[in-house]
Amino acid sequence: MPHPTMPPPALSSNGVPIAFSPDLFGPLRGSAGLLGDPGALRERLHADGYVYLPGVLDRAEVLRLRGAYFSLFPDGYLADGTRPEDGVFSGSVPAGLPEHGLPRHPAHAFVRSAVFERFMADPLLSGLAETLLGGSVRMLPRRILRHFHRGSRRASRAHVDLDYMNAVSASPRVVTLWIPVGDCPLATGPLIYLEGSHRLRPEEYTPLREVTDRPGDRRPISHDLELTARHLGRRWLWTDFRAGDLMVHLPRIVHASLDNTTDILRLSADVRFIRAQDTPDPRWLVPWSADDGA
Ligand SMILES: O=C(O)CCC(=O)C(=O)O
Repeated sequence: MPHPTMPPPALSSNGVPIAFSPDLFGPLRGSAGLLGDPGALRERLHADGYVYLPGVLDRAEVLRLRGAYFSLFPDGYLADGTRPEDGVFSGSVPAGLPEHGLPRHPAHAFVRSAVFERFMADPLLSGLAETLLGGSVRMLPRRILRHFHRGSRRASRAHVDLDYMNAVSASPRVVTLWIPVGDCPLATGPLIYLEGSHRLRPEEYTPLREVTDRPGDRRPISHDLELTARHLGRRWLWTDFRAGDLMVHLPRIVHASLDNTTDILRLSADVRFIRAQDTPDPRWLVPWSADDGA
């Protein structure tokens, strides 16, 4: 299991600071040792709400995917003298680059590309979902590529996936696989998980929705991660992710991400599986676009 490195002095999410203190942060538990024991892995997923699987993907393949994506950017976005695979931000966004994930932005084409499709077709991903969901599975075509650079003050607010997949007929039997596409230590804004929060009743975090930077959207729980942790009396679990690591989580666990304060571009993909015979939320049956409203 990778050893968490020294934390950076200042953390924030969506520009709101959060102290790096032992009452607010704790380590994710690694579960790669359970891969040969499907029952134990399923038990761990339901006990913790997530399984963290360091080093289970081919690191070179993950870095190739990173390189393929960043090679689609116009000159000036990546730092001079660096390779696309390094994904190092120059500090400026070329004029005319559309907002992340909109049509004509590289992420929009990339999630529709053969290279992305091939990566997602890795039987390791579907096999793991089968193990965890206990039967044959279906990958939902809405797969999100998330990319944050320093200074954007943009990160994922505290939320649960079910609030984004809550069509009346949709099955809640879902697992999400979150894949860091490149090394993603704490200062680059990784995903963090609120300890044991998959067991909370929604009424317990509903009051937090009143403190929001998105008054028109009831789905995020909060953009203030310190307030969230203190209100719910739980720590945010974290690690320094490396390319090749894989997270799986349940749709009821509260999670969020931190701001990227480095020049290393934060890139990740998330993909969801349901049981093959279950009914999906129809909004997840088409490729992702940042303006799809889902
Ligand atoms: O990568 C992120 O910042 C958010 C990902 C997420 O919320 C998910 O995979 O469910």
